[in-house]
Amino acid sequence: MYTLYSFPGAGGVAIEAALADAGIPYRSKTVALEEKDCDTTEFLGLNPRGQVPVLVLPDGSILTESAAILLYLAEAHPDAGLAPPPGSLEKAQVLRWLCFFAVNVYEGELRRHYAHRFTTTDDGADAVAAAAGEHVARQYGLFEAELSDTGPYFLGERICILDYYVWMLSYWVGDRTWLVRDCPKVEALTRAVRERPAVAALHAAQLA
Ligand SMILES: N[C@@H](CCC(=O)N[C@@H](CS)C(=O)NCC(=O)O)C(=O)O
Repeated sequence: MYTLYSFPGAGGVAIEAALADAGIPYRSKTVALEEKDCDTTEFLGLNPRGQVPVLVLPDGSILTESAAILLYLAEAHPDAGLAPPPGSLEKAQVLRWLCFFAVNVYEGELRRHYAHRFTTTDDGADAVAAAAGEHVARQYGLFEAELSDTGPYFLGERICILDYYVWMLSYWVGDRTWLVRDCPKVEALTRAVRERPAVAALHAAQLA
């Protein structure tokens, strides 16, 4: 069975949603990374970067990087329909936007959330966070322009790993007023994910 290490509201929730929705058995373990002075020695053995999510595979292999974990699950469980077939043009577009969100939006959110790590001056964090927030908002605008009018998901009626990723990330922006106003297709996508029976409880517990 898979073991997913994360903490509430962190990057593991997209993976947990994909696993739960696809009916793939897993157990989840909460890591107390955000608690001051917590002893993460055991966890650092799994991921020396000290970050979640981490997925431990049934044979004990360790996977880190949220986008890679989602891609792995889609390929390891082809019957679950978590992504289009390898080599298809649809898969290429899912890969493209998954990388786009991992590199631009997830990393932008990290700059916003951990702004003090991205400056060498005592008073630089607020400016880093503000610039990161603007950067993230611009990325959603680019994705909005790419979405079809049919929806609700990136591929239309069929959900895929990218949708879970965008749902999770979109709830990290904090005040979603601008997202609802400027990116209605992204908002509809994230609402469709949120309302799925297997996702609703995760949403309420970790992102609401
Ligand atoms: N590139 C990594 C980023 C993982 C990451 O930064 N996770 C955050 C939570 S969302 C974390 O573990 N933060 C704790 C820390 O950096 O101290 C991924 O996509 O999995």
